[in-house]
Amino acid sequence: MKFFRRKAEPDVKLEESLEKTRRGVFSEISRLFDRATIDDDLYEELEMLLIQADVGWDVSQRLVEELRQRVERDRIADPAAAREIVREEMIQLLEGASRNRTVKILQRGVPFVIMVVGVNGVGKTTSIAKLAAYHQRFGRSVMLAAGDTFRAAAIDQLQLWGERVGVPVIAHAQGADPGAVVFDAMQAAHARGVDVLIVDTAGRLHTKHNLMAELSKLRKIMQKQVDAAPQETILVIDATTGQNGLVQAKEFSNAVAITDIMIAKLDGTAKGGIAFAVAKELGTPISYVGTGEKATDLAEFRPETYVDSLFFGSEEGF
Ligand SMILES: Nc1nc2c(ncn2[C@@H]2O[C@H](COP(=O)(O)OP(=O)(O)OP(=O)(O)O)[C@@H](O)[C@H]2O)c(=O)[nH]1
Ligand SMILES: [Mg+2]
Repeated sequence: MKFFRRKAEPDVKLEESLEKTRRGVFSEISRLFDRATIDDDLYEELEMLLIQADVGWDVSQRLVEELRQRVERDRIADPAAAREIVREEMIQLLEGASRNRTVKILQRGVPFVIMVVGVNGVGKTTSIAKLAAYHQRFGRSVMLAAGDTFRAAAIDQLQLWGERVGVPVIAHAQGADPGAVVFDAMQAAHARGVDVLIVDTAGRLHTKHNLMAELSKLRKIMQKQVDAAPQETILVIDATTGQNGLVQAKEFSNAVAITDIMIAKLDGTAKGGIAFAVAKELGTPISYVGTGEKATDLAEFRPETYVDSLFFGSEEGF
């Protein structure tokens, strides 16, 4: 069976979650082009707004520079056409990162293992519940592993989510060896013929060498049972932490082989440009976005839909 990404939620959901973002800096960006002519002020204001929107300094400069070049080259005078160019450039930038996406195959009888990593409090555990619900919608059986044994509350939280979405959770006591939890979960997943096993991990600071060592140990334990595991390693990034979160994510991705990115809490930011900075800086495909606190609040990430939601929202349709 092919493991491909299908639209799980109507776009309306992503659009609604981006309401705050759209009312924020992006509406200002869009309005910038409601002027009569393209002048230097436009470029300057655009760059400033992009930086404010968390797009990041490098990416903002690049977008503005490309706009300037195309306007000159194609002798564009209409600001609305310039806005269309910015839209295109943004989509292209996001699609550049998506090109690194690998096709994933779900094999019968072999658990598809997803390891979820990220800094403290970014939304890992909640995202796991969302991913469980997401895979269930494709008719896949799901199991969770409480690999964050650092805090008792973390185990309880995962168990609660397991009950809510109706999937079994393999957990040991607080302070137990996460490696033992993962070992048991791999065995249980095999024994019960589970399709997708999602492993929660501790979010203690990325700077801690021991966390990285722990994550690589978990990988080895998984690989003893399934060669290709973890078939997906998702780095969760908190959209509300802006450039700061990006720095942490970068350090994380230097230490662990990340296959996919999930941007959580996208509903909680008036900026939203973080996706562009992430795509450019990490070069890892953004696969999912978190759009709220419920298990159903997940959307697949699609560059064009994302950019259009930022700029236009529902009145323009999709
Ligand atoms: N609004 C909103 N809140 C979210 C989203 N994802 C997670 N949260 C909230 O963010 C907070 C932290 O989420 P957790 O899932 O516990 O984060 P974590 O990374 O597992 O945290 P640690 O285990 O402490 O490292 C919780 O209050 C969640 O409800 C989202 O997409 N939108
Ligand atoms: Mg957690």
